[in-house]
Amino acid sequence: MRTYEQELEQVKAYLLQHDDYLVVSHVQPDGDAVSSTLAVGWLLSCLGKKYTMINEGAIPKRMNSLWHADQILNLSEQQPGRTYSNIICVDCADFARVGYTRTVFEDGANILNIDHHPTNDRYGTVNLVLAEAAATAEILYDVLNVFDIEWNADIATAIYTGLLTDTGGFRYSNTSPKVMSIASELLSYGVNGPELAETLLEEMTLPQIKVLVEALNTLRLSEDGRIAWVYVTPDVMDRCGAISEDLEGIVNYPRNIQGVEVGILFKSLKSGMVKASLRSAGRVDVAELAQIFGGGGHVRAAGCSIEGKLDDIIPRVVEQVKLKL
Ligand SMILES: [Mn+2]
Repeated sequence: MRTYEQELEQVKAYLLQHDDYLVVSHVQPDGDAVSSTLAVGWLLSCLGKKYTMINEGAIPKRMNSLWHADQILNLSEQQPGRTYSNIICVDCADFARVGYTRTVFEDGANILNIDHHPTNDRYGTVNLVLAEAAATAEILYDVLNVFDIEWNADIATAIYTGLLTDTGGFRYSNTSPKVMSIASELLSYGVNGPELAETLLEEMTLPQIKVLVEALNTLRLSEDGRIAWVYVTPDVMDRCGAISEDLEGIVNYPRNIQGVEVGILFKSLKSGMVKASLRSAGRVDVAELAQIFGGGGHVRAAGCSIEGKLDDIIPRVVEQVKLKL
């Protein structure tokens, strides 16, 4: 197996060798997915390469002010009208996470897989996977430095966004000395830390508050008080005028209850699927749990989608959590 440094060199060679790239991240992109997409785009523009950035859906509005965020094509609204043979996937633990963007991949396309999920199955032609990294943006910081690029506030803000959001505001256990030292360097390039924290972590829309209230009203705990969960239905989403990104962070409420080891948010979708977001206080590896249901993620934060009715799926998932406790 190659070392991380050797993988970085391979990535450099890959990026220099090809042109006309497609940069994609996962469905329902979070801060790390968006900032990693933009960081790759920024690097490719520095290298004078042609590239297109696409996501299956819209990027969260709170990230609109990031460099070129408006240039990430929303595949559900706009088709590129062509296919691509050089793909760069960022923050995607497995190939399925790219969603429908795979419909614009050419058969047998080259794939560069840059990610930090421990469940990443190395689906790329070239892989740069570092599970110890707090965010894919942290890995991209290393990639950018392999190229000797000139840092500025735009690219620094993109990388900082990924670090900030994937560490929950530099609070989670993945907030390593390396994360803090990178963040410190990025601030010196002109990143506005407090403003980003305000827009990305603090600020809430009214629909977001309404759906939070509804979700908290569904709170249930296991008999021993170590598992807590809430759920949201399509009716509730409609009533609150909420969209998917408004659910971000809700899963932390059940998990934050004293004595709770695993918190879960169940979201039933109109499609008949139920999405479960799992958060662990540290004792249970929720990535392992999510994998039982075909999902994945990190030790303390993971997710999966299961087909079926909410009433059936909740006890099934809770039962699996109990087995792990
Ligand atoms: Mn990430």
